[in-house]
Amino acid sequence: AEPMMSDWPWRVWAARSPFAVAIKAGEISWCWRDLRHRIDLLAGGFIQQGVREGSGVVLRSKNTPDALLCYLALLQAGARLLPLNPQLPQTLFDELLPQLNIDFMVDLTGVPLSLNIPLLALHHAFSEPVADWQPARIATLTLTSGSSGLPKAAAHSVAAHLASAEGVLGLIPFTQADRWLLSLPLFHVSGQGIIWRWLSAGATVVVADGQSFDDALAECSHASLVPTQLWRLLQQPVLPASLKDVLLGGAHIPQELTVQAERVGIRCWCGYGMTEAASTVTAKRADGSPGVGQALTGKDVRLVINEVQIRSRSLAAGYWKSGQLTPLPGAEGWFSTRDRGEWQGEELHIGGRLDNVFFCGGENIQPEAIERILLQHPEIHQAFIIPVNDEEFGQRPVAVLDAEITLDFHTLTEWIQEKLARFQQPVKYCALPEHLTNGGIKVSRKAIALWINPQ
Ligand code: 4YB
Repeated sequence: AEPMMSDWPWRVWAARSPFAVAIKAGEISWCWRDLRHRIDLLAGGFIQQGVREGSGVVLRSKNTPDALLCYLALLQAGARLLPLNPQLPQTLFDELLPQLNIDFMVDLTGVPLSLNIPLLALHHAFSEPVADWQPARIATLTLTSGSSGLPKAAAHSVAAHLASAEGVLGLIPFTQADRWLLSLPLFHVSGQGIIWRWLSAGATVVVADGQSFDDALAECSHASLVPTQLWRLLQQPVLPASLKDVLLGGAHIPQELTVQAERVGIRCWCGYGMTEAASTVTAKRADGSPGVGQALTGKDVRLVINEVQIRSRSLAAGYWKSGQLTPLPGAEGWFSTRDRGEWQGEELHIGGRLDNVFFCGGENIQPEAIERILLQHPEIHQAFIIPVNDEEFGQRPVAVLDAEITLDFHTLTEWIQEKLARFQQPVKYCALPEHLTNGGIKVSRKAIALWINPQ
């Protein structure tokens, strides 16, 4: 790991190990010198088209080699970059983008939105390809959807991203000879986390390009996965032999999952993180018991009443709104996560989002507590407990499941009886509809609730 970068990391590595492979993508293999050259040309082109230090630029793309090049070149041009999920609906942008001071857009989807924002082309130019290395400048905006209202744009500096990488690399071995798959989207912190660990370690990043996810994975030593991705991987008849380390996170990590993966030789790292902290905050090597380990190097974690609070150099400088930074919730540098936490010995356990709690006949229901039980069922892959209004009880729990089709809900009702208190037992089970599962890396609880309780 590189604690003190003195220049854009790709320039540092181009000087230090010019011929080491920086990016692998299908047939493509670029060494650090190639990468630096390509970034210079592209950044020069962006600057020629008007991008200046602090320009707001949207990057709308799925993960491709070009998207990664644009991400790096826009940073080098000094832009304030907003990587955007191409699947978000236009109506959301119409509301959101006016508050985010966007000057330009790079759209690599082939079907650009009709917005009044000038599009940037991927032109090469030789003129002045670089803005000053100022690690404290706001470099990225990453959208995070809260439980209500419009998504917020967490604003991170390069210094914050590097601090995040330093924390993870203090725990997970990742050297220049290793390859981390860009296995999660660039528009989410989990994808950007991969980029900054790669740039810190001077290792190789692998981007799936014209090949399947599984084929790309077969070339890698490391990957970041949400639990559902690892479940799917473990169902493959042949597992990628090169894969050594998997960083998990984003949602509750079922123990059975890491037990199975470790059994076939995949080291699992259980992480807990969030957008505001530029990905992972606590982590541990999977050890067969629940919990998300201890704070990584450079992170402080405390509980206030039941709430997890975090202090770190990797925290966002604030939420960007109309040219200003709104401070993160909390005080004196402590970010209030709204996650329920508990210490068990030295180890942090996450109980769920405080804002998800609802009341059923005077009893307090934390949906995630019920979901964790449901996830213990071998035929259930994802579970969501949603409150529905009830005249007698106020609200009652309904379960929405991503499960094997063989699972019948009558048997399930019996199975759950001795595992949950009466008031916690779902009054109804539904199958998670397909259309709610595509989009970001997580199924939106808000979207499921809207589907269950149409307005
Ligand atoms: C959890 C949770 C957990 C988050 N148990 N609830 O690089 C990584 O850290 C990474 C690797 C693999 C997969 C994902 C990641 C992430 O970055 C995840 C970061 C993330 O999910 N950010 S988020 O803003 O979209 O959501 C944050 C929330 O997710 C937290 O506030 C928690 O509520 C929940 N969460 N990890 C239980 N291990």
